Amino acid sequence: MAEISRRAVLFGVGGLLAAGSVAIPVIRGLSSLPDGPELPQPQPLSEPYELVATPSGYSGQFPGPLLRVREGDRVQLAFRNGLDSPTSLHIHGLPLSPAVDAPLAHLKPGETDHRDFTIPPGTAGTYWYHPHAHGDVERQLLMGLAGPIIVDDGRIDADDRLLMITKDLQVNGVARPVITPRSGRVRLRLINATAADTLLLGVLSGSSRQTFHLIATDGGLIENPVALTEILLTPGERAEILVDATSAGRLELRALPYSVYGPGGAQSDDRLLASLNVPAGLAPIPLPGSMRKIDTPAGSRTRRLVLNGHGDSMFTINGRTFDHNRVDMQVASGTTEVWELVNEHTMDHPFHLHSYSFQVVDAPFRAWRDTVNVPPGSTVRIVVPFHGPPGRTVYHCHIASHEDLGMMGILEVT
Ligand SMILES: [Cu+2]
Repeated sequence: MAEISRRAVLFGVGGLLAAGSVAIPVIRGLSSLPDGPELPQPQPLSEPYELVATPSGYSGQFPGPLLRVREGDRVQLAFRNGLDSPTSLHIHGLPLSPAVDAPLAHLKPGETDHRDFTIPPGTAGTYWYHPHAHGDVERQLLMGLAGPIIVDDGRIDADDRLLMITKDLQVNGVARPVITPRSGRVRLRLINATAADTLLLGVLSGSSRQTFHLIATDGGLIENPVALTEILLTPGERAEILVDATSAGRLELRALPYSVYGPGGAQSDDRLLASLNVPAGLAPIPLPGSMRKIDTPAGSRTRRLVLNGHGDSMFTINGRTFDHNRVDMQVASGTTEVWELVNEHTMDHPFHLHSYSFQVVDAPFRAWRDTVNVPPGSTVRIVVPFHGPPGRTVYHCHIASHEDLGMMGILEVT
């Protein structure tokens, strides 16, 4: 059990559980704040696809418009920089060619670029887009530049809701929204689009934690639903959970107290993110069975990446801060590697790799991911198949200020 728990914590999930619910006391915030409006859904983006970065969000919307597509769809997207400073558009999580993702291609004010890509097979899931202008990412995220992407699977029978969590823990741009379920099972597509908030999420009825089922991580569906009572979602990460809505009453999605400084460190407050106002009489919907098969490739070479920091002004990988003109790592296309992510610093660093999805070695279940938390003093091993197109891209900490202050490197797949 101790082994399972340790692995579960490293993988970013806790409370692996078979069924039922457990009563765990909840420390309430200082005041009970009122509920917000019914959960709004972002405006869908329609063809021809155009996005403009503006000081009030992408195309003036916060969160940005929803790009909803299917595997195999061709996406032609015009992106214009309507800011008065450089920006770039990162398509977070989709395994696209480095040339298409282009995180380092900064557009000057007024410039437009054109993306043309096909949604890869096996990627049905939840993604997002956001700026990647090195040194200015935190400021631009906090301006409200972030938007959702859904690659539909059409396979899960549930009331499908997108919850994009942004600055001040707003959900889809509002504080503490209410969801009124329309069927007996609700699918929450959770995106942590905050600049720096690591969220330990739970679903509560009163003070009782409810069991929910994880069905997808960053890279889409997992093999089978996994019963959990909490899940850690670092900046950048996504998780999709199924919540049972067959008992009338109030359920709360809460960010539970969590320390980014390891066990015993200062904890965040318990905060309400959204509530579910479950009406009586919704018919039960069975859980999905096997959702897909995920194979784990074997790595042929191991590398070590040491995450560290000095005060709150400098963050490093292997002792160096980011240099736009330096290639830190070269990998041969077609190979699979194991990366040892070693955190020698005093706080969590969520590690993110562009363009190439990975799996966490020794995780309690198989899942494709693009972001993984590395707790202080720990080592997390990931296995990365570099089977996509070659090119030059980046890996970095997804706490925006850490990335801005140097915790990023350049990877060249040749
Ligand atoms: Cu960091």
